[in-house]
Amino acid sequence: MKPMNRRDALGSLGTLTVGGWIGLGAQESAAQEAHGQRQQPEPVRPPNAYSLPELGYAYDALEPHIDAATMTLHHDKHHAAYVKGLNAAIEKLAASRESGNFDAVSDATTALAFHGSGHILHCVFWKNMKKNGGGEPKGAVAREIDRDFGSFSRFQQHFSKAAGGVQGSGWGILAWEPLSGRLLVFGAEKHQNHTVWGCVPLLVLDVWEHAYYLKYQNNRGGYVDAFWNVIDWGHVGDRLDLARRLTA
Ligand code: MN3
Repeated sequence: MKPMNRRDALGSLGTLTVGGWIGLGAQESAAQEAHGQRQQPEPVRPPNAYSLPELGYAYDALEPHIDAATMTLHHDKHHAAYVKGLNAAIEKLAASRESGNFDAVSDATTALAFHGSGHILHCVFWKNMKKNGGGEPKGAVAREIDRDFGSFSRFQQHFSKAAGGVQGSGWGILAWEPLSGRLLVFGAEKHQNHTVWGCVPLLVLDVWEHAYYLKYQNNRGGYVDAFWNVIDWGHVGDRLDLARRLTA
């Protein structure tokens, strides 16, 4: 694995909101300027900078818990649409600045939050799962869960209830809250609502109907229960470690 710089790490980490990610970048720039380290402005970033990542495993790797047909549609069509929407929003905002006509800014800003948050959460979601996953976490994740939720069993019930209870489309999210250094569970609506700024998602579960309806139909609870069999706790641990170091 190639070494990761701070910007790469933040990008892969994905704070809970797009705004939070941008905020960290701005702080970094301000700190550099304050120390006289910023020699020249960075080149303008191309607007179509986001791309669909590889799934990292076969579409049927998570069978029988999550079926291959769902994974194929979910990754190749749904996630791809968020990437396209995110790039389009950024292009519209860039075009507004270029032309001086800012009529599209309001809609494009809404689209930026929706598609940007959708893209980031799906990137985390794919990596949170693996073939023959499941079980219980070890090491720092286990310790932090015990400290903030009482036990793994209580956390599991709490997370399942939050994910299962999302009204409409959304996500169950276990996140690191850097201000107090604790774990929090959210039930995000759509991709970007009902969250706390600056939190870093560690473990996320997509509960949009497109994530489970082919196999589970209206049984969201059955899908949430099955998720515990495919979690890659090693990846969750890597994210916790990175989040603590980058937000210390
Ligand atoms: Mn989805």
